[in-house]
Amino acid sequence: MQSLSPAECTPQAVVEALLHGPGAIRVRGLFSPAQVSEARSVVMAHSDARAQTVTHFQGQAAQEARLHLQRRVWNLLAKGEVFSQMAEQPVIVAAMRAFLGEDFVMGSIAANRILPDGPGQEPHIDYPYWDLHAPQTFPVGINSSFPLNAQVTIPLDPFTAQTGATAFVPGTQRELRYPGPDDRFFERCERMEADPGDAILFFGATWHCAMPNRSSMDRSAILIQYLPKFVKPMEDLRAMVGEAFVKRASPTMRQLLGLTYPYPQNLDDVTGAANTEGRVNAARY
Ligand SMILES: O=C(O)CCC(=O)C(=O)O
Repeated sequence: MQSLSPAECTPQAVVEALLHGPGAIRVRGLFSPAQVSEARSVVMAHSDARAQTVTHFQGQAAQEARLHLQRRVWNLLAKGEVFSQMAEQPVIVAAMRAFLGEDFVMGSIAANRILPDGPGQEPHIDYPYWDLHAPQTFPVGINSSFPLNAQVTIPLDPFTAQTGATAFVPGTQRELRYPGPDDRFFERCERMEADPGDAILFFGATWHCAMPNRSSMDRSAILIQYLPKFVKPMEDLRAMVGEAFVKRASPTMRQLLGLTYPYPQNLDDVTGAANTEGRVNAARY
């Protein structure tokens, strides 16, 4: 996987890697040791206290009663300022503007912790493509010539083959389909090896999955999902963060929460309404 310093990580380099290249790129040292340590202590505290929250692509672990060896922490924006800093990191925001359009939003920010001996996931692709194993539920002709998703993984522990660094098959984002048993995923995959505080940016249409943790240490990461303005977000972030958070949110955070894109709305209920869209004289409500 290509690895860049923050200064080298231009929006063009990210677009090229995610759309036309392997589908993933690593940015080294984007977050400080203090930010990693703060994020990690929040994640550990919340996941020690609560072993079972909603998770994904862990059907086999559920069958084997091993779900408690992987833990998700949701609603991170409400759990510490450091998670807003991660979501709004300028190198990431600039890349997302180029990749998903200037009005892009955030669909989810959560942690994935895999405990020692914890399970990996089923190879998959990410929201909103994550149920593309039922292709009849998607528009005819859907393809990945333009993206409906971008993911950022921020490791809080070393991501190595031993600890369960995310596996991915380079170039598969161009196929846009859900991987199946005949795709030999585990024979073909590479790993997203990285250090705490790095950021791995990838197009979630690239086949990937968390891998089993075969080490004696925890393996946690922050997973951020970004979407174009018109895709319905996966987490109801606006409702989850609450009024006080929204009141003090920066302009970038307001955009990430979807507050600057006014749809859907009750168009029958806008008082004093006039022309709201079009090139000429449009005033949105
Ligand atoms: O934690 C990881 O390595 C990847 C998680 C992932 O792909 C997911 O939950 O969709």
